[in-house]
Amino acid sequence: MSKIITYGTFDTFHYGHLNLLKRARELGDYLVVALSTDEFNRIKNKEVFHSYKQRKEYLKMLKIVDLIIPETNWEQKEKDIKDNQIDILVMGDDWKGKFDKLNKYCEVRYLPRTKGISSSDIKQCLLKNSKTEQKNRKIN
Ligand code: C2G
Repeated sequence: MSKIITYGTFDTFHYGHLNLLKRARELGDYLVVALSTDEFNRIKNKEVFHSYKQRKEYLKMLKIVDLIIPETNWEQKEKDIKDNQIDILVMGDDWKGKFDKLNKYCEVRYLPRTKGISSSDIKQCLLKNSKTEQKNRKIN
């Protein structure tokens, strides 16, 4: 059984995330997702729209995700790989090269990011819409 792991925030879950998880899962038989906690996102300076609980909830609904573990720090990957007998660590290629040192413990693969979609774009759009709504409410 070939076991895969990937890491991320997966905020405002979208097609780019799904595309990554699908391709990761196709590389093996079992997919572990290490989901960044709200506290770790603060360390990553990443503002999230959905809480860890909400993000975990939508990932749990995906049949291609076999296990979800919390990602609480940058240093846990080596232990995660050993504890879960991981064969391949998969990340989008915006992380290309960043985790190569882990290829002592497992294969490391970077897959092309899905173009034209990102959580930050979605959040900007949500923010813009809510500002417009507030303005319209004031006018009416
Ligand atoms: N991704 C993608 N295409 C997009 C957006 C994201 O392939 N359009 C991929 C990213 O490359 C990443 C995964 O989806 O592999 C999750 O993306 P994020 O939630 O943005 O993850 P990130 O904040 O980069 O966290 O320790 C690693 C970090 O926790 C990764």
